[in-house]
Amino acid sequence: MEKYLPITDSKLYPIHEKIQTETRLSLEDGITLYETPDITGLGFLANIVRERKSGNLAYYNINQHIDYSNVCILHARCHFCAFARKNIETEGAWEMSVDEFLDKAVYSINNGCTEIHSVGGLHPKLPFEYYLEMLRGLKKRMPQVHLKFFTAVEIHHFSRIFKKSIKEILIELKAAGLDSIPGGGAEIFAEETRNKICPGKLSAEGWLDVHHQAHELGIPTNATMLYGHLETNEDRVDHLIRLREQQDKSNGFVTFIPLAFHPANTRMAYLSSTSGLTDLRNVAVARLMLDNFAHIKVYWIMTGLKVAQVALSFGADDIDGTVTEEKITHMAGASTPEAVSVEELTRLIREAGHIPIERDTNYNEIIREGNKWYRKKAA
Ligand code: V47
Repeated sequence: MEKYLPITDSKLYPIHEKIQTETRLSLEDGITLYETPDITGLGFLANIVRERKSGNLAYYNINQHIDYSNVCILHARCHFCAFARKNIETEGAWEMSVDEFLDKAVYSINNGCTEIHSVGGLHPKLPFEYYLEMLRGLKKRMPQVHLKFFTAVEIHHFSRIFKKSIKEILIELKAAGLDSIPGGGAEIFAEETRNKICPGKLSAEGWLDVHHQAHELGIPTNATMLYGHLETNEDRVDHLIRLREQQDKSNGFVTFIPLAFHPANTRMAYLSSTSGLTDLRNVAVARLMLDNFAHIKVYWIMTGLKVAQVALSFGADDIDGTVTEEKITHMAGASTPEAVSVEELTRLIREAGHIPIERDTNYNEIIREGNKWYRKKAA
């Protein structure tokens, strides 16, 4: 019996051919994927690549986000941000002491968390020692836990205010315990749109350079793209291709995470939230364009758990983690919970037809025995 091909848009046939022969997709292919009305055909294509890379496994992790401060010198510049505050006197501003930060992290680590994800605004006054102490303090108390700290934009800021090169900053952070860098701050690389949504912020070239230098020093990093604001489909494909080119050069990106813009309490509050189909499309196109990325993560905090579950059949092989205490999206009106249980994540993954695997930040499987856990090295 001949097999039915679930594609209705004939423009997707040549792309299907390329995927079968593992041929790299072009900018034009990317635009076709963003424009096709055939969303199930798009999902079918993305799922081919997802299965080729991850089989029927879907990953999650037990992590905690701790945003040490939201004071930010760019508070008036990033039009998409509801998180930043001008200074500590401004309503809604906070600044944790190192001890407060360590207490919070240690509490979650004692409850089984394997990764601390910590970012903040571009603080004008905190000394470099503050950031080093956060890392050192945690590594000393909990050496097993992975520390994913500071976006490329923060690292560039440290370089500027502490008058050290990016390389020197990275070397010192690594020596203090930094294990990897999260993907934030990428926003959208296309200059014209970037200048509209975050004028004066670190450029695309600057963001990519920090990641390049981190990769050269053996520090793995993640990559993101903020979509659902003023960007065009061309901007989105351009962003993905620039990440793909960077990965060809330095091969240190671990995962890609598309981030759905949340407009509430921002200067772009006049825009609508993204739809479920836009979220799925961004996951699927990323899976297809980023042929040199091993993983695509759907960040349920931004898409909601329901869309995240469906995204596991649209190219994503990772649903992120328990998260706990997310602030950036919730201050911009996210209606998702601030944390989710492992039982709920694994139930959603199983129901989607995949095998849930608890992972660490670098996709090593986590094995738990009572209160203890260890890493099984990735094959
Ligand atoms: O850089 C800010 C984005 C990012 C809004 O690396 C917003 O594992 C939506 O990068 N609506 C921070 N997005 C989050 C981030 C991240 C999240 C999860 C995992 C990882 C990882 C990284 O959030 C910012 C910015 O691009 N953002 N404001 C908003 N209103």
